[in-house]
Amino acid sequence: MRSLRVLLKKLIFQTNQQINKLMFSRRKFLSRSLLSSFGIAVGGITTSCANTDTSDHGNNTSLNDSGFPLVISTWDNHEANSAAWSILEKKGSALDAVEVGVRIPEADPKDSSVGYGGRPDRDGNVTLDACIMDSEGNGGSVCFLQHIKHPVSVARKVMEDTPHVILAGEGALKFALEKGFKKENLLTQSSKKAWEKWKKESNYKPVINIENHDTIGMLTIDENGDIAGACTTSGVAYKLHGRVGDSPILGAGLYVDNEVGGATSTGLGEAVLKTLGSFLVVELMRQGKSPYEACKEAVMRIARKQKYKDFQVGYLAVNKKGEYGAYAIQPGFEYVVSRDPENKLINSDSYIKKED
Ligand code: SD4
Repeated sequence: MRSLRVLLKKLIFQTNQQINKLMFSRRKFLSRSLLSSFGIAVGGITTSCANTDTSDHGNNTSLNDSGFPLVISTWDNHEANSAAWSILEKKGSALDAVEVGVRIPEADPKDSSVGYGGRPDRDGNVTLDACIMDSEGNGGSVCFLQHIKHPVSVARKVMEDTPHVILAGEGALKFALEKGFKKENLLTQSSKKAWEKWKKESNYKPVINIENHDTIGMLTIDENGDIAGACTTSGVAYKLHGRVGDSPILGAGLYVDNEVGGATSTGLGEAVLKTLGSFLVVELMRQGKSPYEACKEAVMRIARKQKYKDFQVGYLAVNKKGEYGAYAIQPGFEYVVSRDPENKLINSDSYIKKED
């Protein structure tokens, strides 16, 4: 009975996907015919779309970009996208893909905002936050975790092997060690040097788009149309010891509802936490907004109440059709989209424009 239901679900998804693809190519055909009847070179448009958030033009990506499988992540995390894509390509699940994907920056010592090599807190400790959500509405999270290179995988274990959603600090570390994760020193020489330099002035000021922002939030849609997401970070550099940001909090740094879509955030976690931004984006999409419109509204909620000029927040979202969009407070937020082995780096639209 159960296997019949699974088979039926798969068939419905595949049919939907076919319809989706047909509509996509029809839309593409129509827009191309329109463009060429106005004498505009289609090749030029395609190239400019590759470098521009199509949502920039007051609309959203739905007119010319939709479908799945899909991988999308914050910042230029193209290697992470490629790793996730290699799972989806083999008909793997969205959940496996998203975990494999975000493990790439977690293990990269050169990435100073995630996992190994992440900037420490003001006392010199690398403390990590991560969460993961599957398409069944399950979620797992670890926060304030030290010494473990892959917090996202510990978060997945919390989701799958415990009745809980969040484990923190010492308890999360104990759990990880029990599950066979290795205890490691995550403070690289270059992070230590940067921290020692920072200590001389101990000036805590988030630097927009540079020092504090490379957190990876990734959303994946597999070939069945199922959505998963993950978010992982070492948090804001030189934070107070014990500080937890938005990234490991379901609804703040990440939210997935397989009926609607998924959203993730990057930037100053405190601003996102106060507005439960990713949950908000998904709920706005449920009410009919496009991913771009929903991200924009979530940014506006921050801009209306907080002193937004001093910090960055960027949201990224996908809906059930595989349409995506993003919006940020400051210019400079970019994200990478993969719908085939090719990764496309896109500049997000922002509330504050470059010339402001
Ligand atoms: C945090 N949101 O801990 C994270 C930081 C971040 O790119 O996104 N960095 O507040």
